[in-house]
Parts: sequence; C-alpha cells; structure tokens
Amino acid sequence: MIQTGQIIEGRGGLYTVVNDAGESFILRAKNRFRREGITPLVGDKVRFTPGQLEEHGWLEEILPRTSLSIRPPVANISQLIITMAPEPMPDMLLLDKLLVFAREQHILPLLVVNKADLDENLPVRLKAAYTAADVKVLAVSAMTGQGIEQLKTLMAGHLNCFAGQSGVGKSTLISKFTGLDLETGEVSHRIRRGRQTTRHTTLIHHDGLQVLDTPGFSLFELPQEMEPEHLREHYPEYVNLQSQCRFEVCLHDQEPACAVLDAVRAGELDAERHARYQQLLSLQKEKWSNRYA
Ligand SMILES: Nc1nc2c(ncn2[C@@H]2O[C@H](COP(=O)(O)OP(=O)(O)OP(=O)(O)O)[C@@H](O)[C@H]2O)c(=O)[nH]1
Ligand SMILES: [Mg+2]
Ligand SMILES: [Zn+2]
Repeated sequence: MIQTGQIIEGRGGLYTVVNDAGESFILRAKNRFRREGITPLVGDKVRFTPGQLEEHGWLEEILPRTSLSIRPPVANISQLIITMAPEPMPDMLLLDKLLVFAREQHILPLLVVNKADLDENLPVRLKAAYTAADVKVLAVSAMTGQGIEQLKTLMAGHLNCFAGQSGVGKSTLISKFTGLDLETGEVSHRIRRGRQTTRHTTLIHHDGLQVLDTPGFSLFELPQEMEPEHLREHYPEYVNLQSQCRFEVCLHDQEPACAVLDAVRAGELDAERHARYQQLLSLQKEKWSNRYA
C-alpha cells in the first residue's frame, strides 16, 4: 500500500521517512533514482511502500520541490533562519550569500542574532543595515531565553532551516525550544578541531514546528550557474531604485548615472553591503566565465 511522507534523515543510502500520522519508516531508494540522476533529500515529500516486518521499504517517487539547495542538500525549506552572533566574529559576506540564495529560491529569510546576552549592539547594527533589504531581524539569546517565544511564533507554518557560521548557537537554539539534546560545542574547541559540531542534517518535528539543523551552510557558495546579471535582482533595496539608473541593465557597479551608487554615496544605502555586492558580482563573473571549464 503506497503512502506519502517526508524524508527527515538520510544516511548510508537509508532514508527515514515520517508519514502524516507521525509513524516513521526506514526506506531504500529504488535503482531507478540513480539511473535518472535523482538524489532524495532531507525535506523531500515522497511516495513510498512500507517494508514488511523487519525489511526496509522502498522510496517510489519524489514529489515536486518548492525549493532546493544542492550543497548542503536540502529540499522544500520555506524559511531560512540565518543565525549570527557577536562571537564568532560575524561573516557578513556569508550573510549576503545566504540572502541571495534565499531570494533566488523564494525562501523567506529571517535574520536571528543570537547571544544577545553578550552584546546588545550587534542586532541594532544589523537592523539598521538590513531593514532596507526587507529582512526581518530578531535579537535572541538561547542563554537567557530572550526572543525565543517571538522566534517560535515566526517559525510556525514553515519548514525552517537554521544556517550560519559554526558556533553561533544554532543547535543550542533548537535544543532550547524542542527540549531535545542536540550536540553543541564550545567555540574555542571547535576552532582547535577545525570542524563543525553538527555533522549531519535532521528534520525535527516538535510541537507543530518543523526545523532543520544543517551543517554546511557555513561554507556556502553561490551556484556557478547563477548569471552575474541576476545578482542585483536579489537585492530588494537595489530593485527599488533600478528604474532610476541611466542604463536598463545597470549592474550598479561602475556605471555612470547609477541610482544605487548615488544612494550609497549619499549614505542612504549601506556602503559595506554594496562593497560586498561588488565582491560577489566579480566572483560570479569569474565563475560564469569558467562554467564550461
Ligand atoms: N553566551 C551565549 N552563548 C551561547 C548562546 N547560545 C549558544 N551559546 C554557546 O555557543 C556555543 C556554540 O553553540 P552550538 O549550538 O554548538 O553552535 P552551532 O551553531 O550549532 O555550531 P555548528 O553545529 O558547529 O554549526 C556553545 O558553547 C553554546 O553554549 C547564547 O545565547 N549566549
Ligand atoms: Mg550545531
Ligand atoms: Zn545602477
């Protein structure tokens, strides 16, 4: 009897799938998937045949995805919770890459600034820089509980995925509101070992919330096949001004009579974010020109 469910974990060719009634099943993908070059991903909605007795069952079909990330591999995220903290030192370029990825995949971004107990200033600065970019910024602390209820409210109804640098407290936050004991680690230990504490992706259903703890977004790179000319479309504050630029395909880089450059010079748009935009633009140009290499 074929059922439908969602992949919550995949390891060593075995997939854990949970059906609508909350029962879990261990499945293998049929050979057809490999032949067709389809890799089942955590987050995928699937049709499957449960196994008999001790036997594993079979994945039959992957249902259409609403969003996709290849690296790290996850499907159907609807909200990306980009997590930052005063410690480790914020990687602003990573933040901008993740925002571009979210916009491109029509995923709602949410910027969560954790460890507000250590520094109240960071969320204020990020709010000032990112409100124009249409990003909601929320200050929280897994330690004191500040902002956690608000965060839960914002998470309702989404397939949420935590992303951000190693050590910002993603697993600690998830543990905080699920009560689950996830692996977490000291920032200093992590640097010494040079690796992340969370090493594989799990989809957690808890109390009506759906959340993914995912390693790998800390090293996120924009896909090679993203055309450099499309980058500007994922910066809402630039899209708003585009019609005022002299050239229709203005990349807001060095063109004359560019409304974005004017706004940056006038201090109306964040100059550092624009400098990072130019950095990403040249990175994508380089990737794009090497795409057949
Ligand atoms: N002061 C303070 N420390 C926190 C807070 N939240 C987490 N931490 C600490 O930050 C460290 C890293 O937390 P983790 O939850 O392991 O970080 P992570 O983002 O899951 O890291 P990876 O799994 O490596 O990607 C731990 O020592 C936590 O105790 C907070 O709100 N305040
Ligand atoms: Mg973790
Ligand atoms: Zn322009």
